[in-house]
Amino acid sequence: MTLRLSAIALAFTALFAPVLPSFAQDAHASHQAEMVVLGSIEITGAFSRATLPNAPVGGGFMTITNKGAEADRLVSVKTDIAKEAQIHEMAMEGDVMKMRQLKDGIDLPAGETIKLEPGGLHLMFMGLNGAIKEGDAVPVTLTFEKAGTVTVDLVAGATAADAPAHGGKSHE
Ligand SMILES: [Cu+2]
Repeated sequence: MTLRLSAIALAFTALFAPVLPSFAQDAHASHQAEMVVLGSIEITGAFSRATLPNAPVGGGFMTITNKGAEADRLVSVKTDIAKEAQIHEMAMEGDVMKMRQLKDGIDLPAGETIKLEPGGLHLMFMGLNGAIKEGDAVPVTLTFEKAGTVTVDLVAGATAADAPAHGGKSHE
């Protein structure tokens, strides 16, 4: 199932990539390396992944550093591209890697860097309004307990069938 989806995903990417307006990719490219600073919180490397045209969910990834002397917490996420955005983690249940929602968010200890990445902690966009296309900038609003609220553009990379949304494994 995973392999078949992977082939379809690649086919769609190949089909649709050439018709993407090039200005859109250029316009968003500069966001990719951008660092977002909000009080003591630094966010780098934010990205999403292209999805299949009818995919129900998408994922979001980034690196969050708490440069402050006090712990903070990512408490909630929001995006207009989906009905709901959630904070998820991957965890072993017996032999099976499963994901689950972190209702209390993600703890950000003082001075530490937390990575949201495929196969680990991630943001999940549930009930996508439309497909995420490669090169899209997905605006996601993050709310931190102490630092406050900031909107970050997640630039969509290529589709990957083993994205954390839908499988349990990652090739990264
Ligand atoms: Cu998830």
